[in-house]
Amino acid sequence: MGRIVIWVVLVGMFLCCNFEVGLCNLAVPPPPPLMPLPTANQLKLQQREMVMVLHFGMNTFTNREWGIGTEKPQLFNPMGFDANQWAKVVKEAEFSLVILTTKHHDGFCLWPSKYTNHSVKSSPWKDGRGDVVKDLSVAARDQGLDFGVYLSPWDRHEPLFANEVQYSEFFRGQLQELLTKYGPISEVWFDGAKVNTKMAFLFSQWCALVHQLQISANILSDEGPDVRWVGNEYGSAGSTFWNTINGSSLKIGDPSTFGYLNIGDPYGTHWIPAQCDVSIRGGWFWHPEDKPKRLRELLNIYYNSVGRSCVLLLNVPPNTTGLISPEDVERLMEFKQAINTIFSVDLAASASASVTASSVRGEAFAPANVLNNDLWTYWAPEDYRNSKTVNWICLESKEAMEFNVVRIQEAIGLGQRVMKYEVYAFGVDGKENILVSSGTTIGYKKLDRLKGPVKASKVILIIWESRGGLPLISSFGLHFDPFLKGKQV
Ligand code: FUL
Repeated sequence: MGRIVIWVVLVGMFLCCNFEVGLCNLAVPPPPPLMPLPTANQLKLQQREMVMVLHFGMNTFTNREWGIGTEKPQLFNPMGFDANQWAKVVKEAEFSLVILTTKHHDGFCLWPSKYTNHSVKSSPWKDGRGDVVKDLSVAARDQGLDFGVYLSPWDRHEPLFANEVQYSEFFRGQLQELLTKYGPISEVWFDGAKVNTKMAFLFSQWCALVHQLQISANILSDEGPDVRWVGNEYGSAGSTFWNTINGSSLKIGDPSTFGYLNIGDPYGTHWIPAQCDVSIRGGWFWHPEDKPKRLRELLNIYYNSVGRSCVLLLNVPPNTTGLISPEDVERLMEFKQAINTIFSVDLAASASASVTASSVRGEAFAPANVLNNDLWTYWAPEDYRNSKTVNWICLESKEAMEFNVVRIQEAIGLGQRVMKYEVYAFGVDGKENILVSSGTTIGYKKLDRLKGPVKASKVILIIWESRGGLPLISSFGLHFDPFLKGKQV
């Protein structure tokens, strides 16, 4: 009898232990977030990857980039205006958000504002009864697109502009019209450009109004608060790029911050991702002699913006007829097809590569999570032990994978962490391993172009340094870009 009791106790203890171990495994909690973190609106914008802006207005008809404010409204007459054509082009190019320049520096409003006569209502277009903002907002929604507005604080027409308080109130009135008459607004862009004026604006009031009236809107400007301008107008983020930055050091229109905006700050107090604005043509507005950029240039811009954890803000200027020109449409379609060709196939995932790692935090954080496209499933190593701990993750397939682009993504919903990494390929030309790419930051998405294609069946990402010592990798993929030059490595 005594023996039976002992056996029952022993078996019970064994089961309990296993049960407990099982529970322990299941109960490994997710790693703690590393502040600051993105908001839901910021994450949504980041995942769009590309946003289109349309520069259209008085400058389209005067063949200028910056109007001076004295232009006659009679000049504005886009006889073949068709907002549906614009929205269809945006949709076919696979952008999900379109922004319109509702008022540029010349002060001419594309909607019939009650606060000025310098608008479409004084133009011959539709006998003064037209409203470009309304037409595009409706057309965009018909295509399932989100809509945003660019509104220039610098207004060279408005006489109140000299008066800081009165102009800020005037501007707030115009902003309120845009925020209340045209349905949901996903982004508001306050351009920081202004010349020969030291006038400050009541900027925080405007931002409060946007957030009160449009809960899903991100505000883009040189000082955020939700999205920052990237510090240049050629669509390129720093090769080191932090979504984190000290928001309180930023000031709209202050050139001393442009370098800082471009790179950010690993110890920044605010999460303010960047949008990289650039035009598909030489100018922001349409000019008869201007041509769209070549596909190679656009792809280079894509790698330097989306591929550096930012959002590409691509401008396409409608012409004097009021349409997006056929050559721009053609280039946009080529651009879309090229991106799909390069990124719709992840060679590691399609080879069903096995994924191993230096350590694993628990079942929910398995290395294989890097093969799916979900930002919220990721590989997490064991908790930080000491500064000598090196984290790595390795893709290995039966067949060699031929690639010339490496894609790495962090689980940025829990913060941006990686500060230094290297990628090695094994077995290339009989060599044990070769360094194929290296870098500092990763963020939402890092795309590294290789010197030439590489054929390897084993590729390893080594993370040498990360904030908090605990990198969280959401995706690790290999791609082939047929548009890249370069010989086999
Ligand atoms: C700049 C403006 O001065 C340009 O005209 C253009 O609108 C560009 C996007 O922003 O600051």
